[in-house]
Amino acid sequence: MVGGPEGNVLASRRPPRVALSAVRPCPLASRDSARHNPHMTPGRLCIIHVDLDAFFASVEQRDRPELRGKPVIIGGDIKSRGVVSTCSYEARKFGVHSAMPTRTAHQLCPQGIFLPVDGAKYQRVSREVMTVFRRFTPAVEQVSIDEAFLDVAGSERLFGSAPEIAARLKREVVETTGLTVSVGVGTNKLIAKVGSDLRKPDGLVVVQPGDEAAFLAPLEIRRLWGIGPKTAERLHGLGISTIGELAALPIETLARALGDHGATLHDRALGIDFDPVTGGGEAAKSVSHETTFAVDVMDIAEIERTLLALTEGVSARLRAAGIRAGTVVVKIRDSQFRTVTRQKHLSEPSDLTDTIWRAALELARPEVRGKKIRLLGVSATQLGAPEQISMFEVVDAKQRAVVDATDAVRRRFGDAAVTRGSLLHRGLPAPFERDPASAVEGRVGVPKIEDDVE
Ligand code: TTP
Ligand code: MG
Ligand code: MG
Repeated sequence: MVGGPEGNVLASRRPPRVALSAVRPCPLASRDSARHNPHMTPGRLCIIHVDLDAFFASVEQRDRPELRGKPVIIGGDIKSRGVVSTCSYEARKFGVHSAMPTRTAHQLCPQGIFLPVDGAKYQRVSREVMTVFRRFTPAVEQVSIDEAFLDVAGSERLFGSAPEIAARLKREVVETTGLTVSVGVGTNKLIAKVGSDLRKPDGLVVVQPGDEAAFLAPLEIRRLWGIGPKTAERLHGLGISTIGELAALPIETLARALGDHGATLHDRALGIDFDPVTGGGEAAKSVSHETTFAVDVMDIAEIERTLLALTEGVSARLRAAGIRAGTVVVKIRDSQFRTVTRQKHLSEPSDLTDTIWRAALELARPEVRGKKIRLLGVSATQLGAPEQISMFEVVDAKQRAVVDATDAVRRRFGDAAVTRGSLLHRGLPAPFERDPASAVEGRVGVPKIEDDVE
């Protein structure tokens, strides 16, 4: 049983051996969890989440020793209306943070060293770091420029237990790139992600199988995936401030307050998460999202909005991976189960929602007219190697700033947090991948969760 907030958290800066001494053998997978998702290995301590510390700023401090120990702020120009991409931990003491207007950052920290974003350099470093991760397992799912989930279930005979792998990985990232990472180790992605964020910078947090709910219990509700400011406000209104209090609330009360999202949050508050680590060594050849309607749809406007939601998911993943697509493919299945796919080459590779959506609409329109549609899918293929395409040019700076800000919200609060105006209050299916049968949010009629938009 866990006594206090830190009771079962094995957090250590250096040396991580402290954490390793307390590792217990993995229990067998629970049958109940296996029924939910046969592809994962529930109950095993094999999921690792890694996130670089103050990534862009740390790269600059690494490359320019005179910046070390100083408040370094990476972002747009102070004079224009730029925003802060990130800042060093020294600058965070002044209250500076990502997405803050650079001008505000300058007021808070006039002695800060302001530097522009060097996107191409950070992409290069990101690839080096991901290559280090792949030394330990082919199952690496990169989720943004500086973070990834690893499933090390198959690597233990070669490299030791998951916490041992985590400690070794931290060392090898420093040796290879000169940068520190924070790592969470747990039985699932939710726990690993919360863990990696808890002891930044240079943290290592191991949550033992069976300790998930107790690990989360003392933490602030905002640390949980899917709880943004508005959901937090509503929960505070119910007298809930910790994840443990949230888990103790009857599901019916939560569902009344938050709808279907309430039930999902209840599971998460208990540390339940069945999302498998995707990605298997080879570079992805395509990124796709698809959805099956609960009731076949003829309404063109609804079809278009759904294509937009799917495209948002696809393009956000492209941007997170720093790649662009040369070809857009739509998949359409009608009520008779006839499936067609149509594809279009883009004049220039893109990772932008608007460009990909326009192509998807053009492809889909002639195919959906007068039909009852059961399934829609959007894929991006012919993915361009990042070094062939610079990350920040091509699109005008304003459009890129909007895209980056949207991605930042998504990174922090999850996909559902960012919804275009035309999607709000429509009960549209959220885009999903993997297993349509189990993705409750993927069915029409389930309200989208837009209450986390700030
Ligand atoms: P994060 O991992 O969110 O932040 P970080 O690595 O700078 O700091 P932390 O130690 O808290 O992890 O994001 C990774 C990089 O992505 C970050 O260095 C810069 C970029 N980024 C933006 O450009 N804008 C944003 O709003 C955020 C959050 C990140
Ligand atoms: Mg980071
Ligand atoms: Mg990150």
